[in-house]
Amino acid sequence: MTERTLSIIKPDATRRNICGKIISMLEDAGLRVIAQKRIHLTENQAKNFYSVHSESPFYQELCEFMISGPVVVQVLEGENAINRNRDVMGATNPEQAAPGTIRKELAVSLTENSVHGSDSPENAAVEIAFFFSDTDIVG
Ligand code: IDP
Ligand code: MG
Repeated sequence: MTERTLSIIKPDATRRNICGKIISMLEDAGLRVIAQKRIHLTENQAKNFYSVHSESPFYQELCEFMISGPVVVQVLEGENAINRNRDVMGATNPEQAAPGTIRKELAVSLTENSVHGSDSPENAAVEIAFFFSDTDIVG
């Protein structure tokens, strides 16, 4: 089934100028970038985007990290795009991520783990709408 998912290239990756490398890995995994923009999140945007984690001990650190530099937000499309993206991203903790995944090969740490990906169809729809309107998504 063709799906769409929300991907974010996080500040540790934009800082190291490795967006192209990450996008190549996504493309090699069968995903297509159908909308994309480089933005600097406000504190409110970061807090709202990650509000599901507001009770987590790492929430503050995560939000500070996410506003520490620009990010690239993008909509990915492909067969089973949500799980496909999660697979190529690798485990949240790069030390536990499988070889060949983005986080294993490129991430800095558990917090600075280079990429975000939606984890369900419901969240993908909400997260895409958080950053993009229908007319932004050109295919
Ligand atoms: P995910 O990005 O793999 O879906 P989540 O559990 O949704 O992982 O956590 C969101 C983000 O919060 C992670 O990608 C990572 O940047 C950060 N994070 C998760 N767990 C921890 C932690 O235990 N300490 C610090 N940061 C964390
Ligand atoms: Mg998550």
